Amino acid sequence: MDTQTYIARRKALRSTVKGGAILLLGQQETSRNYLANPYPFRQDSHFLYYVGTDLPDLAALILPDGEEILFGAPEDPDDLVWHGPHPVLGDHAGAAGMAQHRDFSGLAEQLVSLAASSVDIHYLPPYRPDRTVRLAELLGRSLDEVTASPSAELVRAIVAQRSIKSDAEVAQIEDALAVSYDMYQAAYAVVGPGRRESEVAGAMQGVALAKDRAQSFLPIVSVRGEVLHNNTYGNVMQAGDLLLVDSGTESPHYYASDITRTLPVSGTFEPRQRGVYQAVLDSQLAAIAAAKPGVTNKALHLIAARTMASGLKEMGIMKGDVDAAVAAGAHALFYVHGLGHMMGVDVHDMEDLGDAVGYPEGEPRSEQFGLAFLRLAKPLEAGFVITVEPGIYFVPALIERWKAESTHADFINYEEAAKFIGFGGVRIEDDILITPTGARILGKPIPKTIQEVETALGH
Ligand SMILES: [Mn+2]
Repeated sequence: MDTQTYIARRKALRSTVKGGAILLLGQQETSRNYLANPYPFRQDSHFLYYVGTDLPDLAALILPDGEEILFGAPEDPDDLVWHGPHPVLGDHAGAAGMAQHRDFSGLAEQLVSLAASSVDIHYLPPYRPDRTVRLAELLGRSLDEVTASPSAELVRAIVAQRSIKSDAEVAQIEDALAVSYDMYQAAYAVVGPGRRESEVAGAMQGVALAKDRAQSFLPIVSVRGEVLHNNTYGNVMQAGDLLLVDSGTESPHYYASDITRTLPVSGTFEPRQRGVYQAVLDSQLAAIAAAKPGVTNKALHLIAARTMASGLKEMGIMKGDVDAAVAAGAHALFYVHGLGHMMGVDVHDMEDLGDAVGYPEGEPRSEQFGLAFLRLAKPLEAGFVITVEPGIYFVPALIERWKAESTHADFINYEEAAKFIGFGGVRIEDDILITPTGARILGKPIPKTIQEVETALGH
């Protein structure tokens, strides 16, 4: 990503958004427990995409005539004492290809004067309270007004632009995936009965940290894979457990990787684990095989669901007509979430912009349990990078509730399903690029088939 890249990206954005000024707000530091102890800093992804500067307290303003200004804090002579020699605001503006830079304190005044001349200020929906507060201060509006009127036009323009990845962006994602590959290699050495989940999490995080990479999200490393949002690592792995590991890291330009593997703690899968694992793998491969421009990701999700339902039927857990079961949503007892999401500078790319990212205009999300959680439903285009991550989970509370209410009793053999309570969950996730004719799995292949996983674990 060189200066020309950022100039070209902003120019394209400026030409798509007709009229008005575009305000891109960087991130502020956030304190953890007292002012001088911040959380690790992560720049706003849109700001990274259009400006590239990874520093707090910046804003970029693009005026209707294309004039661009980078706003930031003025240098304090003491900065050299606490931070050592470092590039100053003018250097950052230069690196981003922006002709002008000004003291942040002048931004509010400029915005108010633009508004006074009836120039619309396009800004994005604030996803953090401090961003809402800062926008309110800058625009001289109330918090409610700021929340109510982000620019739908700016959102649409950015979604269209950021959804299509250039070769350089794909290279960044594959760079992050190379680190993911090494992280999984490190995990295999630590997975085993008597070891803690935290040892696996630590070994993986250590690989990323040693390469000076942040993780792209808090990883899931758990023998309770059926607990979908689980960021605790306190369990001791037991023989017969399945360890679900969903993790990712960032490239030098902050592009994400996002990979899930499910590993047998003993090193080999037990017979019924093989059955469930193979059903998930088959559904992931079927979805990837069908991925190409023009096919909707919702269609891929349903291909994965039907493949999974067939596998569950073979195991005696589901019954009846597979297509009818999936149309009714019965498979969602086991496959509770969606197939995947866009990936880029954000691991869930542009999720702060809402369903404009994943759904065509005018198409609302399904209200059916399972399908309602599908983040990406729209037709795929060449250049999209998406995750494909089906899973089968045995969630005790859900099985018991549906059983008690006889939900989809035509399609689910509850007696058999109950035997899988305690089994956990299996998810397999890769990141793929939609090509003009199909799809390509990105990165060096990370062991995935039953044979490959067992071999990686030393069996
Ligand atoms: Mn994912």
